[in-house]
Amino acid sequence: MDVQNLKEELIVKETLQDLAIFGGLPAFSHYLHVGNPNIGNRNRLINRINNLLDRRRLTNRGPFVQEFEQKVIDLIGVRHCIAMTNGTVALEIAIRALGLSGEVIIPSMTFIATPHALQWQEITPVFCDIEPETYTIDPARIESMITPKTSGIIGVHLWSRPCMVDRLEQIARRHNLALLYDAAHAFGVSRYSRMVGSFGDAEIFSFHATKFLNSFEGGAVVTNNDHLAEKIRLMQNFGFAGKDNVVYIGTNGKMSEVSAAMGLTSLESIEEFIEANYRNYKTYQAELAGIPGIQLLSYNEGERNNYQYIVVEVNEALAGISRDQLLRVLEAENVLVRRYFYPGCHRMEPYRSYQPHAGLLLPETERLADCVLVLPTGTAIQPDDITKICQIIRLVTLLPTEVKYKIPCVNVRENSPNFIH
Ligand code: T4K
Repeated sequence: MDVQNLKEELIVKETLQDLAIFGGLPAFSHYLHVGNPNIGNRNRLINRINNLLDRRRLTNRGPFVQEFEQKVIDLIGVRHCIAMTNGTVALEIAIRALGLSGEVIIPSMTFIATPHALQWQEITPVFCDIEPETYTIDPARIESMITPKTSGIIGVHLWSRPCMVDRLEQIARRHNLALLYDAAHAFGVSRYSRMVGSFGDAEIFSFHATKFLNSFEGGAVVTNNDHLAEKIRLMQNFGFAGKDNVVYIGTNGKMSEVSAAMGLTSLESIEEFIEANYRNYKTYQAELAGIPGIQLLSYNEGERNNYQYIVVEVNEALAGISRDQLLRVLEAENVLVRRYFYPGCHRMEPYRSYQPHAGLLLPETERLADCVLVLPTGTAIQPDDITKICQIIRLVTLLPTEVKYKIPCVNVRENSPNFIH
């Protein structure tokens, strides 16, 4: 196929009737997902699975988990890694081991697991607004939220953009507060050339299927604090300090061998994942350039990034179309974009009922939650897919106002077809 034909093949939507929401054929015959897993080398994974079956060591810190922990330690440059069953349990155990109680200050612009890990232990999450540069917890607002009950701060490296770690460190020190990071999105990322995972008292990772590095389900706590690491390791194994000796209340937070096998296999492919994500990011950047009201969040290319999230803000006044209308248009084309993290944790239960006025202090969070859209990327998405997606976005923004009005903007399909292929 010559270049001209190739170009024509890519031009799929030119008129209003071409749009699936107005009766045209969907641009894609299969669903394009946000969070479609990156899969490493299948053969190596299968070899590892055979290996663990052969030796009948399936869990309880077997050799694959130990190898995985060591590889994470080497990559991050941190003293301890305790591999966990998932990121939420990693958060819960880290919170408990740090002795957090009373109130903990966190952003509302995060996945619901962050506040739930606190509330689950009857600790109150106090929602703080985000700052406009990184969309992470705003250090300028934290101090006014500290009360005698405050025991810690949890920063979230949202969409793999690190928090303002230096300022958070200063605040935590000044007020003698614990500092934990939810780094669920930020594996393989650096700030000031130092890897995320080595900041604060501890950080947690998620290795869920949808994450940059996945172990099917999985997570980890990483820390430079020897005492804390020891406590966390005991707590994740029911508090056992020996075969017949329990020293803490504990739970079961252990990563299984099969998860570690996937984690190790994924680790071997992270350069390939970064390459695909970076290529996709640059394609989106080029294709979305100049579309009014569509702003792609950028990465600081001077640091290490995983480029795992393609996040756009839809400015309705400039685009002439709302975020929710654009979502409807793209879903009709089988592009299953997501509104992470709409509506903001403070507007979900139980926090909405417990803290009905929290939103008054969260203007930036609410503004962002109402206009944000996360687009598909990862190794399953090709540049041609992105060109098509961006053409659709461009076409929609160019529609006459009276046509835009016809695009439904409410009742976003609750049962979006996430898993149908
Ligand atoms: N902190 C933060 C900041 C987090 O974002 C998360 C998790 C956590 C803590 C907790 O870590 P974990 O306990 O999960 O390790 C998804 C993930 O389940 C969740 O891990 C993630 N954050 C969150 C942002 O996204 P949902 O409810 O949106 O997932 P779901 O099932 O709708 O899947 C998302 C998309 O991914 C779908 O379009 C389909 C696609 N997908 C998903 C899976 C599981 C696939 O293509 N294949 C798959 O196997 O929460």
